[in-house]
Amino acid sequence: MAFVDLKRDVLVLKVVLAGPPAVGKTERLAQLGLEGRSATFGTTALGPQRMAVLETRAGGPTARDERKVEVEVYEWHGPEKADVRAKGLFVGLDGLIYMVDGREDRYIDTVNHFDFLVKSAGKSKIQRLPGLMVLGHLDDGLLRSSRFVSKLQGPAWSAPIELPLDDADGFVEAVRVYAEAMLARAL
Ligand SMILES: Nc1nc2c(ncn2[C@@H]2O[C@H](COP(=O)(O)OP(=O)(O)O)[C@@H](O)[C@H]2O)c(=O)[nH]1
Ligand SMILES: [Mg+2]
Repeated sequence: MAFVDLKRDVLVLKVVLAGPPAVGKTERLAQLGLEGRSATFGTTALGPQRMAVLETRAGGPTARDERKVEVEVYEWHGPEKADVRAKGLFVGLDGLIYMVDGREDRYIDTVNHFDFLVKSAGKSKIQRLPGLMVLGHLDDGLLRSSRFVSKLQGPAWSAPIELPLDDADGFVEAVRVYAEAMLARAL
């Protein structure tokens, strides 16, 4: 649920970034963090957890209605790592960025990881989220996101993003556009 930070007059959106191991989640998160800001938290027992905050603006009917928006993105590892945040991570969630792996030998992994996510977060929660699908390993994989769109059922997917890993600007822009889609639902 988007919430308003009254003190700073900022609308905050909470997003989980998920996907199978080594699909490029941390790389993409770092790109958001470079454009905005990032933080590492967590305990020594669990290892570092990462998040990034991307600032953007939401358009209103006139320039005066524009408001500041912050997209908080949290990486979720799934069964890879124990996670103290557990279900807390999914409370008040506004969106899901799911990375699919373009490598054929990771196809099953990509699908199973998504199923685990749906189970962990709760099917009804995932179903009401706008989702952004991002293709990882475009350079060394042959699968394209079209392969996954009908397979990964739950969220209402925006047009999938297929960009080379080094196109950070393109990815940041895609997340900004996605923020508009989340706001359209949240407000
Ligand atoms: N060739 C290639 N390597 C990638 C791509 N995305 C990530 N990697 C590499 O895969 C490894 C794991 O990436 P990381 O972002 O940590 O994956 P995560 O486990 O999903 O967080 C790193 O060495 C990345 O540089 C990609 O699109 N193409
Ligand atoms: Mg990672």
